[in-house]
Amino acid sequence: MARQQRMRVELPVVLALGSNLGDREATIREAVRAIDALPGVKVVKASGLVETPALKPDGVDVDAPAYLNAVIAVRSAIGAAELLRELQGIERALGRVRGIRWGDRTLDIDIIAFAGPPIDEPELTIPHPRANERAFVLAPWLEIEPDALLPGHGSVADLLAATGEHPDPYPAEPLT
Ligand code: A4P
Ligand code: MG
Repeated sequence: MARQQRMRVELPVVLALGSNLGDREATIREAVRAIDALPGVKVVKASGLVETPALKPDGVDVDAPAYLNAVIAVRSAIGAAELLRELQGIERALGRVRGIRWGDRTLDIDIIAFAGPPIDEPELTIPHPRANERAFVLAPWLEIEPDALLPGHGSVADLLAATGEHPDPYPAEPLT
């Protein structure tokens, strides 16, 4: 009996990772591995790390531990809502405790962009509503996708220039 072939559509997705507690680099490295190990998900490219002061709802907090951030391009055969659940599982597995909004954390994984129409639900907003103004997302994204566009906002290069910020590269071995 012929085995039925299943079509697998893999959509491009951009994810941002951030950490400002514990061994930040090791946590982000482990998260990239865990994302690549998710069924139906593969990491295509990973940026270098950048280090920036913590952004809190009231502005930059230089007294809080600084963040390492990175952006990865992935291909996903699973939908956005299911991917978010899987990413939250990885956050938990790597020590994330949810408390104060924008509070210090071992790991945050945000879905920045997902191929297809925008999503605007309480649990999931895509594109990510604050990515357009965050140099710590835009700079690593530009590094791996120089022609990237943030739907509804324009080119990542222009958005980064508009922030006037230049996040510090953080020396580390490549994430992939
Ligand atoms: N959610 C909605 N849309 C998305 C999306 N596109 N990706 C919901 C991921 N999650 C999304 O997130 C709260 C809820 O957002 C989730 O339950 C999910 O259903 P959270 O991770 O529990 O909490 P949070 O991260 O504190 O809140 P929020 O508002 O997502 O914060 P951000 O925008 O992620 O900002 N400073 C520096 N230097 N570097 C950073 O990476 N990150 C933050 C967090 C603040 N300051 C920072 C950094
Ligand atoms: Mg988040």
